[in-house]
Amino acid sequence: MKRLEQTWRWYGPNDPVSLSDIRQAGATGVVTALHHIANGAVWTIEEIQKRQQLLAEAGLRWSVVESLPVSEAIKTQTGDWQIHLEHYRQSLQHLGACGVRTITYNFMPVVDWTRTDLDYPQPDGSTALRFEQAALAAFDLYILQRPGAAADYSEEERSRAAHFFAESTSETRQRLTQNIIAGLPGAEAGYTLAQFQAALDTYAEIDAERLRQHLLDFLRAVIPTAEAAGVKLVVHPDDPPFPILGLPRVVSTAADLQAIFQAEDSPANGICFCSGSFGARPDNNLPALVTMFAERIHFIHLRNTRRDALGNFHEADHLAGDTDMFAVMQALLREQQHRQQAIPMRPDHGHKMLDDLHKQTNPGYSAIGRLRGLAELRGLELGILRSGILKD
Ligand code: DNO
Repeated sequence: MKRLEQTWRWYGPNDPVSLSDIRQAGATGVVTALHHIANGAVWTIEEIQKRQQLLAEAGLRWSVVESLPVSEAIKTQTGDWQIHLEHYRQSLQHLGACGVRTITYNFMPVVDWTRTDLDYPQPDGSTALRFEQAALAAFDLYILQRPGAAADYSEEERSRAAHFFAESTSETRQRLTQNIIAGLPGAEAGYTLAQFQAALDTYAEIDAERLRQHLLDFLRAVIPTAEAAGVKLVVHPDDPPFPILGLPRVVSTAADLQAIFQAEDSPANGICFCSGSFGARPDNNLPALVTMFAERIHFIHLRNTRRDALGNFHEADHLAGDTDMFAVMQALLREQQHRQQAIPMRPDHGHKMLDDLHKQTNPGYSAIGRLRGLAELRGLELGILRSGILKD
C-alpha cells in the first residue's frame, strides 16, 4: 500500500525549529521557500541549489516550495506585473531544472492567512490560533476605520464589534493590529496601518469576478511554462475562505476550484488541499472535495478547525474539530494508491504546548504541536492502510 510523503514546513536558517528537529519528527521532506528573495524577483539556480544542499546535508529533500509568491502587481495587474510574470516563469524553469517539482502559491489579495488571536487558551493548557469575527470587525471599523466598512457588516455584527472594541485594552488592540497587518509567518508582506489602507485601496475597482479573471490570466501566462519545466503549481485556498476587509476571495469553494481547472485544464494546474482552510466553511464538504478534485491534489495540509454559530473558528487538535479527518485521510489515500509518486503531506499548524509554551515560536509552527499532529496523522494513515478498508 502506498503512503503519503511526510513533510514539514521550514522557514529557513532562522527558523527556531532545526532541520535535525524535523528529521527527528519523522519527516523526510521539507517544505520551504527562499524568503530572502523579494516578491516578483527571480529565484536563481544558484540560490535554489544552495538551499537544496543545506537540506541534503541534513538528510532531507526539498519536496515542495511554499510559496513562490504571486506579487500584488500580478494580482492587481498594475505596475511591473508583466515583468513579474516573466520572472515567475523563469523561477519555475529554474526550480524544474533543479528537480523541485511542486510549487505552492495563493491568490489572496493584500493579506495571506489571517487570525485575530494567536494564543487562544485550550482547556488542556495548550494554546491555539483563532479567528474571531467581532475582533476582525472591530479592527476594520474602529482601528483601521476603513471607508465604507460599515456596509460590509450586519447591525448585529457591528454591535458585537463595538462591544469587543469597548472591552479591549490598548494592548489587545495593538496585538490585534499586529496580527492582521504585520503578516503571520509565511506572509511575504507586512504593512503599517497607512500602507495597509493604501494596499486595500488598490482593490477598489477589483471585485471577485475581476480578481478571478486576473487569476485565470496568471494561470494562462505560467501554466505552459510549468508544463514544459515539469513542475506542478498548486493553489492554496483562501484562509479564512470568505471575503474579509472588503477584499474579494476566489479560491474558497468547490465552484471556485472548478472555474480554475476548467479554464486551464492541465495536470500542471493543481491544488494544495488544505483541510484547515476549506474546513472553516460549513458548506464545504471536505471528503467530497477530495474525491471531486482528487487528481488535482499535489500537496496536502492537514489541520482541523472548530467553528461556532457566529462564524468564529479556532484550530482544534488534528483529529478533533469539525472535519472528519478519518474520512479525509481515507479519500486521500484512495487517490494515493493510483499514483506513482507519494503526495507530500504536512501537519499544518499545531498548538503551542509543553516546551513550545516557553520558547519563541512562529505562530502555528511550533515544534511539539506539529510533532503531535504529524504523529497522529501518521498513525491514522497506517491504521487505514492496514485495515483493508481501501479495498472496498
Ligand atoms: C499558513 C499557510 C499559508 C500558505 C500560503 C500559500 O499557514 O498555509 O501561508 O503557505 O497561503 O501561498
